[in-house]
Amino acid sequence: MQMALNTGYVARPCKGETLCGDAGSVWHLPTRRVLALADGLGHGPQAHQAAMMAMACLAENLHLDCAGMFAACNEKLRNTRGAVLAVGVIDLSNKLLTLASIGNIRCKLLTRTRESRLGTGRGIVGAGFKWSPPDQVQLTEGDTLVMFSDGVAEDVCVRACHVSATLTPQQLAQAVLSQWGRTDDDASVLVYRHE
Ligand SMILES: [Mn+2]
Repeated sequence: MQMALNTGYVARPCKGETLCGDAGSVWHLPTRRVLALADGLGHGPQAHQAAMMAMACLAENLHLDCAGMFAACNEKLRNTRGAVLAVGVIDLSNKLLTLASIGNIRCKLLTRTRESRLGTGRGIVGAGFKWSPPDQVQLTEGDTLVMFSDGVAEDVCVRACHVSATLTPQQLAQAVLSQWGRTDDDASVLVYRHE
């Protein structure tokens, strides 16, 4: 994937697999940025198929709000294994981040003073979920959103990693994966830094 300077993405398949069941994307639209990370259930080709289908479905529905995007993906993934999915939409006119997540993709927003978790909806995209309103946060310059699949340890010290050096988003994604990624599941990290 071609990444802009303020974004970073790394993914690696579970040990023994060649296809990764996690998939991430960033879309640069004139008025918004859209970031998404999906983890197809389990691993291997069928997990890969579900995650890729979620990205393809989002690509066709980038004009929708988060609720619309998740509804479209839920429909599209009905005949797949299903996936967990997180989507962040940044409105460039008002610098508002809207983040929705179904299942265990973790999303952490690092600001100068704190780290907060965003998007904690439950369910499986493709098999149904209970929708609740997405989180909304006003971004300021330098704020960093880190999204990662459960192939990365949940207690990841992203913040320590982030402040320890002036890492680029791509370097931060790589550092998180290499330090806290597990080899017994697909693992992926998507980073966005607001500029
Ligand atoms: Mn996983």
